[in-house]
Amino acid sequence: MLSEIMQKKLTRHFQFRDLNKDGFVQRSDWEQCARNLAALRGWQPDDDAYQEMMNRHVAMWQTFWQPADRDGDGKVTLEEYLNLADFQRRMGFEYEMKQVTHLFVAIFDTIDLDGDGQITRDEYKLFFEAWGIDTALAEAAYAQMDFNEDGRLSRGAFLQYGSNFYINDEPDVVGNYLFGPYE
Ligand SMILES: [Ca+2]
Ligand SMILES: [Ca+2]
Ligand SMILES: [Ca+2]
Repeated sequence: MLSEIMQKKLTRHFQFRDLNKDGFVQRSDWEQCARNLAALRGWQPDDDAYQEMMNRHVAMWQTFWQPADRDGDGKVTLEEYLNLADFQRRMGFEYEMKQVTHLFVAIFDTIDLDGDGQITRDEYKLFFEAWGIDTALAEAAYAQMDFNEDGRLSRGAFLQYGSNFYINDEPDVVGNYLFGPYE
């Protein structure tokens, strides 16, 4: 059984990914996000960067969201998403940690647009903007995560925050706000 705080955080993540706000996360949300990013960066559909970003987003859907679609209708409901998270938790810490690492490596690669192994403040803002989320929330989240204020967030640090988000049941952990406030 997921704790109350975990349910709230995962609900926040679900709402973040439901780009068109129809109450489901589906492949089209991920494709639209990739198109938004391309538009924000000025990439054309035949650019390699565009194709790579689209592929990464579709892979995110296929790897991490589609498995939650138990009834196979192409839409993940909040309930389906929470059920998958609950299942992963019941598989034990080691299994869950592996899943979470895999997940946040993939998320990192969708945010680190220039692929230099660091997430800058601007990349984090673009991440929120592409999902249709207020960039002021990205600023706030980033300011907490970048505690030495050098404007860079390494892969290792991001994975740490990701595991806080997905595994830690404590309130007031920095990683809890990765996707903005959850209550
Ligand atoms: Ca949706
Ligand atoms: Ca479904
Ligand atoms: Ca970067």
